[in-house]
Amino acid sequence: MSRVWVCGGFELSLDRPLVMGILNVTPDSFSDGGQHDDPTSAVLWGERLIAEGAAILDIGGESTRPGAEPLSAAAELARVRPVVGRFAGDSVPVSIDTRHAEVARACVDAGASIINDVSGFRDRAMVEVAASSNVGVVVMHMLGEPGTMQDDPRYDDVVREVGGYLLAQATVLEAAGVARNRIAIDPGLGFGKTLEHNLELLRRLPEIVELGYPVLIAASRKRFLGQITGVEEPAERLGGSIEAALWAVSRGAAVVRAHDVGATVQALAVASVLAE
Ligand code: HH2
Repeated sequence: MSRVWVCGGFELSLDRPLVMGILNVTPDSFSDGGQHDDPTSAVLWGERLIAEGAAILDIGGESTRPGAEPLSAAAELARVRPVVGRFAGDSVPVSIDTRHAEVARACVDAGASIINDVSGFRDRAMVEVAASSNVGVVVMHMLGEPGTMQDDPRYDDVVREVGGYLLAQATVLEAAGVARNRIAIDPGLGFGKTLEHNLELLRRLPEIVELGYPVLIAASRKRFLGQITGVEEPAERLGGSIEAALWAVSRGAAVVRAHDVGATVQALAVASVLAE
């Protein structure tokens, strides 16, 4: 039986892996800050990501890189709302990448079909925004807060603890009325995790997949790829990003979040034919 991820008016088939294209409307994101921080260049970039095969457009207005300055909800909304409005009603669902319930609410009203909350729906107000709409949700695990999350993160068993948290948060959402087929989970690579924690999560990804929700993996350009390869410049971490995406999909990930959409789509197409 085919599985789907229900996101507002979209029913995304999970028979093939989906690429979520990253559109950061920020001046300070770790890998592409400042490249698309005015609405005109953000829209051009989003159009390009769709043309390259993005199945979802993930629009974010606040950088969550370690040590980033928090942003007010009003300032975040001013950045993202025009871009969300432009792509709402296009051929692919718009995902709003935010930790703020107010921003999520306004973007859902402007036509977003997915709420991608890196704080994992800890805020009751965010759960209520999800429950009072029909959008899809991404529940991500983050240890602590962006400002301090990389200060000596510790786990006894990172995979069990992250998996347990994701299951608990998915249960909270379901209890509030969010249908199970609207929920995807994400172990949150780099969010309160050392290199070893990230590797353990990727190596034991099937344990997260077994929880029964579609799994999203976002390794693209992340620092741990630089730690492995010695490549300092995030935009030059394409090879590592592609391998992490292929690895994740071959171990059951349903969605990969990527900056380099065309190259990721191409790699997944070849992997899929080889696996036939
Ligand atoms: N990582 C980032 C942002 N959003 N969403 C999910 N679901 N999972 C992730 O791992 C994730 C995410 C950070 O990456 P990026 O958007 O490239 O950078 P920044 O936070 O600096 O804008």
